[in-house]
Amino acid sequence: MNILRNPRWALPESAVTSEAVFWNRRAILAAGGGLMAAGALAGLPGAASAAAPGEPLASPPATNPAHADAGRAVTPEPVASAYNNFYEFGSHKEIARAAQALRTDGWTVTLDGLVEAPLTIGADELIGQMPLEERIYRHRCVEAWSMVVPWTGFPLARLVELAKPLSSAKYLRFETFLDPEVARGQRQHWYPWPYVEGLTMAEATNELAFMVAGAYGKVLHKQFGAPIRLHLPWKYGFKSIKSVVRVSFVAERPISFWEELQSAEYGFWANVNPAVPHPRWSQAEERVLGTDERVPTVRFNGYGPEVAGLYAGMEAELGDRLWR
Ligand SMILES: Nc1nc2c(c(=O)[nH]1)N[C@H]1C(S)=C(S)[C@@H](COP(=O)(O)O)O[C@H]1N2
Ligand SMILES: [Mo]
Repeated sequence: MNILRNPRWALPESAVTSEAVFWNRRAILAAGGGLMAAGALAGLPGAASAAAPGEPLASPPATNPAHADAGRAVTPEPVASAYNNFYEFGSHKEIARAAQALRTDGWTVTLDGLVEAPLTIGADELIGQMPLEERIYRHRCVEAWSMVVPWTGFPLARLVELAKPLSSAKYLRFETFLDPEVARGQRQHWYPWPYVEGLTMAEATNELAFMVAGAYGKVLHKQFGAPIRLHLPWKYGFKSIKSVVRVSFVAERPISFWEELQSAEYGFWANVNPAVPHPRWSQAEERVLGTDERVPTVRFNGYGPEVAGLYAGMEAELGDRLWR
């Protein structure tokens, strides 16, 4: 039987400081809030190694007041967590069950490329050393549906600081795990696995760019991209890469998964814009998940005040490419 546990960063201070008590598994189970306490074993020899995606955070961080109101109701968790894009587990929306095969214990993230020194760090350790906060963000998929999710995480800018990029680094290239044994979608050889995404340094250090380790006050659910994914609320959802294993700092613009497949439809920039249709459908409106509503789509998904400056003057050069 697996001992459920949360990663160390998800624990209340009381659990973290009394590790010795929890060596005894019966003490863990007797502890009522046992599955939190069991997490105190993290990093100790012989500890159960499975983290517990989808389990409540024992001490959820405060909501950042600047991102506490998305101007629209939060999408109910059962809706958002049962309607996912995660092609590694299938090219349809009902992948939540298949995604439970993902193994997040022992997960590491590598920061490499044009950096002072490459670094590979455990996901729990990385998340544990970051300033965690909750942000309620709108999400707009390129397929014209949207949702609102309370994410727990930290600014991507903090990860960039940790990586210490050289001045020659112009872009970040993100990569998802590759494991066709676990992710059956990766046996579909016509897709250019692993999933890759990219950002400019300026985009990555914008205040809105967020690394996500939790959702709805819980350790990040596997189907949401456990143990760590990106969320970029002003861009189409495909830019928000899940289950990240590597962030490389590079001089050349990376070619993303969808760009490689269909560059005419899915480009590098992919900023939300209702006025620029997808080649096969309109982007003027979006279907609000969990409701019968269709609402008008807003430029930069409504985050223009924060991000429009990143693209000042670029529309003349890039035209529609800025928006797809
Ligand atoms: N690795 C990976 N990341 C991914 C995807 C994917 O298929 N694989 N789909 C993207 C798309 S199209 C969207 S809309 C969001 C969906 O996130 P959600 O399932 O948490 O709603 O994840 C993005 N990140
Ligand atoms: Mo999407």
